[in-house]
Amino acid sequence: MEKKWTQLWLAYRPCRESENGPVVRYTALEGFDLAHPVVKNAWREWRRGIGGMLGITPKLTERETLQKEGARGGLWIRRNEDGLILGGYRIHADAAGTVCLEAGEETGLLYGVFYLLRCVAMQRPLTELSICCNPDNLLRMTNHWDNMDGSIERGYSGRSFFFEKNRVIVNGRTRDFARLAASVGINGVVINNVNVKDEATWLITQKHLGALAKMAEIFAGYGIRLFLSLNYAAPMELGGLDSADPLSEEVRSWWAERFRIVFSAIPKLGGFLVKADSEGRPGPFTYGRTQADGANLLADLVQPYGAVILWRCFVYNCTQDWRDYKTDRARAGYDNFIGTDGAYHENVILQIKNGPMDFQIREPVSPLFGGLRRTNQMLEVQIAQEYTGQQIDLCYLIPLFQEVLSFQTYCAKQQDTVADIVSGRTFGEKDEKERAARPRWGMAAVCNTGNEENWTGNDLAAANFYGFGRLAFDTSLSAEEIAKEWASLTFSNDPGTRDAVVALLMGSRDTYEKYTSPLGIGWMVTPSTHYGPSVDGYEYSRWGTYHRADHLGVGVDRTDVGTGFVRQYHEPNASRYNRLEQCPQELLLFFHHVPYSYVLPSGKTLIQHIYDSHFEGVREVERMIEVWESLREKLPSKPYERVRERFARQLENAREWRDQVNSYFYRKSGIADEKGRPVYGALGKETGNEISVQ
Ligand code: GCV
Repeated sequence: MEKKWTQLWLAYRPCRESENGPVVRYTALEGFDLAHPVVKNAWREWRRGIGGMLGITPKLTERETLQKEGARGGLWIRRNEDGLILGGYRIHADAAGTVCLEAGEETGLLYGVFYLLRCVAMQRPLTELSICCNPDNLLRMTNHWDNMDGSIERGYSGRSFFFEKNRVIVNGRTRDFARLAASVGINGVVINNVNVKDEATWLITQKHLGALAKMAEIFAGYGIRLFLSLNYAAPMELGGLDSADPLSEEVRSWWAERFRIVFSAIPKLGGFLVKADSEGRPGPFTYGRTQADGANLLADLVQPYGAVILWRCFVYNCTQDWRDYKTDRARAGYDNFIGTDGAYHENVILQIKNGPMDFQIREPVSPLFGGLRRTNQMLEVQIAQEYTGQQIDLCYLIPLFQEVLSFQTYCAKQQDTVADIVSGRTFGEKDEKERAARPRWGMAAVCNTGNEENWTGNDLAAANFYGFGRLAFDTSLSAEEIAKEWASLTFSNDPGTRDAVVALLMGSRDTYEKYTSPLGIGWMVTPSTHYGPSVDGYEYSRWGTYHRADHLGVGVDRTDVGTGFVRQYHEPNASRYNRLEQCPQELLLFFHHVPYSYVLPSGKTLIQHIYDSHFEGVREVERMIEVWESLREKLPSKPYERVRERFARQLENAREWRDQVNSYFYRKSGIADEKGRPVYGALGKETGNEISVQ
């Protein structure tokens, strides 16, 4: 029995007809075949959306009769490649009120239809549109860390809807997921966890290929390519070989035969994502080979099938000794990959996490962006809120992603931001059409969905899924614009309600940052679960994630005289990060070990900043709850109650963070909060210098 689920922003709630009525009654289709699966789905979606929102059933007609039939125009969909790349579309209206949607191929048409549906839902008159949208990123992917037993690594919204009891699931939810993903421009989905173990190793065998082929067909109907994560040691675990050495002929033949089987069953498979030599996963380093040797072996063999290898750069030593002050996990990505820049074959794409550590609420941008100049690259972000509140705490991540995208790397005289690099504008083929012909650049998000009724556990976390897709397609969109769209489509067009939801989303990342770890130091989370505070939880562990606090100060010295990590950046970033006085305040403790008495650019001492921001963070959560409660009458009761329950847990979490972090630093430093608020010292609650044992 399939569980019921919501349609999120594709709910198509009834709305006023407005001026759009005449346009949506008749559609003419020119140069596209309605039998093509993507066109068929676009047409199906259009009818479903318009039917749901306006109670009208759009009809197909000929272009010549469009105006006559439609009285005041209609929708004219036509094929036109001029100025449009893969996925691009153009919409404009003529004086007679006919709205023209142009696309060079089917996915552009589909995205254009979703754009029009958004406009109808937001009551924007279609006849006023004049836009041309080509995607900034050619690959726009979600990565699902779903395991075949149905669990999800770092999943916070129930269980997998791709797998159950070691089998692949294909059902109505598969199609609805594809609709949701395509509606925001996602065109690639990796369905299984990058940690490929147990049954997942067998995904590339006959056992599962039939079901995967069905899934790939459904996805293809929405312009999405299916991808799989691969176990690098499959030649040993499946093939019984005694090595997975990328330079072994035997290993090469084994993979060649495996790929022949896989691609003959799923010709539409986009390729494979590989986590190698990372956190215990096997990889080429085991055999003294480079990451390029490992990636190229697979890439050459999937090349005849038009597929690619997405190779992750999350390679670091996870058995570090905390006593070792020279080894720096932040350096690892760059150190492990920079030497092989230019050695990767043309269908390898390196997938790089946004920061050098691991999806913390604040990190600098990975120096691999701007460091690698001759290698295809993708940006990996995480909308599964592993370290950012686990879909209990509200944390709208689009502002963070925008910061990353707009970061200037200084790797070139122009077009040197991360957005430029990952779109291929900086180092890819100069001609946009050529680049689009072989998509090798883009963005991926570790996804936050599961089989819960509302897909993302916290209803407000769906804004991250929506926002990631929209931003990956169009990196010039602002986080606020995206939030507005999402809130209108999901909840209401009423400006008061919509703006209140938008304000909650927009403030949430800063709030989360305030009550968790200070000024870019990161971590301080409960080991393993990664939810809630444990200031020293990772301090003496093997994971390389230290804050180095003592009685005088806190932070990691990554300067020239410290671990030297700053040198991985181009100038002037390297010097800016290197100098204490020039280092951006929000990253101070990432780059420097700073005394508690140090006066920050804000004019506060470090210790006072820690106290203030933590008290502020909790107050902000209290205010968020008030805002949410003021919306009770305006919102449907189920999501309202679900979110309210999560806000209550967030407040508890925020208080715990505040009190543990503040008390920890009070105990280390012996410096009292100058505002005399409750901080917990050795003997109990301490207010200023007076000790009052509770
Ligand atoms: C899938 C972090 C997470 C792991 C994850 C890993 C990765 O370490 O905690 O759950 O593994 O990142 O990105 O590979």
